[in-house]
Amino acid sequence: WWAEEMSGAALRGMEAEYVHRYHKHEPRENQCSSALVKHIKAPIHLVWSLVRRFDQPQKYKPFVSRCVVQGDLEIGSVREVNVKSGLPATTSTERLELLDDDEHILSIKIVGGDHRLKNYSSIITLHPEIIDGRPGTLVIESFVVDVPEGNTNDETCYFVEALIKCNLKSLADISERLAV
Ligand code: A9S
Repeated sequence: WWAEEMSGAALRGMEAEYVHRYHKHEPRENQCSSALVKHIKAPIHLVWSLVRRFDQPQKYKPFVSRCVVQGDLEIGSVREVNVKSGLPATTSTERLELLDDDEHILSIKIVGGDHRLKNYSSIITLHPEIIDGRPGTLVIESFVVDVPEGNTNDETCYFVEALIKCNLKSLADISERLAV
């Protein structure tokens, strides 16, 4: 199957398999969790070169204005992220939980900041695929987060999913422009 395109059904099955294997979130009672998928027409090494930069999320995240990391890219290092004006926050403190250059897995936890996303953790995984007969990348990003007081599960999921969709759209635009 590696040589030619996968059918829609086979692709959905593959996505479900990846989510099942790599995106194990056990949301507690007061938490919401979801996963988003993006197919990018660029080779995995190019997309991964942007995703893996824990020290520079602004390379593709449109809401980030600045990022400072204490130490280098080892597990446990913490980044101070400043976000652009107009968002319901100004800073976010985030910890590197996992960075696997072989399996293309990045996991972070939000540990602080002046926002309302408590106990937010996310996993992003990249998987090689063939799109239009050329090397492509299947990106899956999942998260789990507390539902804040005064919000519903659906509202919280909708809010976070909208932000992640923007991040993945920007990642695709930048990667596909670089892949030309
Ligand atoms: O940056 C991510 O990967 C994902 C999210 C959901 C980040 C959200 C955010 O940075 C804002 C965009 C500022 C929205 C944080 C941490 C809190 C918000 O309310």
